[in-house]
Amino acid sequence: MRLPAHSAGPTPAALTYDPNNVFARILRKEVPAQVLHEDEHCLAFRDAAPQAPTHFLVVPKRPIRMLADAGPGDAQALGHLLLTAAAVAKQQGVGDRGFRVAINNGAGAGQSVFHLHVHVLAGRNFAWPPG
Ligand code: TR5
Repeated sequence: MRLPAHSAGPTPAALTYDPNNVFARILRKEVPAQVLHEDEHCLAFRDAAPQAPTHFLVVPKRPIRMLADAGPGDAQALGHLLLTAAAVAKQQGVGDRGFRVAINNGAGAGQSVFHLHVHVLAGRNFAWPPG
């Protein structure tokens, strides 16, 4: 099932979702990934450059560039991402020990792949505030 897009009006060119970003290509199985979970709304797979002993990403199947582009119509999809992040953390055996969930929104916050994704990191201590 494909959830309906939330956007009603035209999208500024600078904010156009690139359907050939690497996560879109992973979702289409054009690029391999170490998949931990897949359902009709999202895919969870290991980060290729892990920053902790456990580091995986949860990405929605909807084409959303970044969190700030999401709208009210994405509420169910966003909630599902977080529930899936916790469920996969539990499946990976890190649910009880504590894990860090992070979303980088925009290049200034460190986002490098412009398809919304939730980072889940575990297996080491995490500083606060994050760097
Ligand atoms: O910097 P942001 O928040 O956008 O996070 C992007 C994350 O995607 C980084 O942690 C990268 O290590 C990760 N990444 C990048 C690629 C990639 C990946 N994880 C799994 N598989 C990947 N492939 C196949 N290609 C990438 N370019």
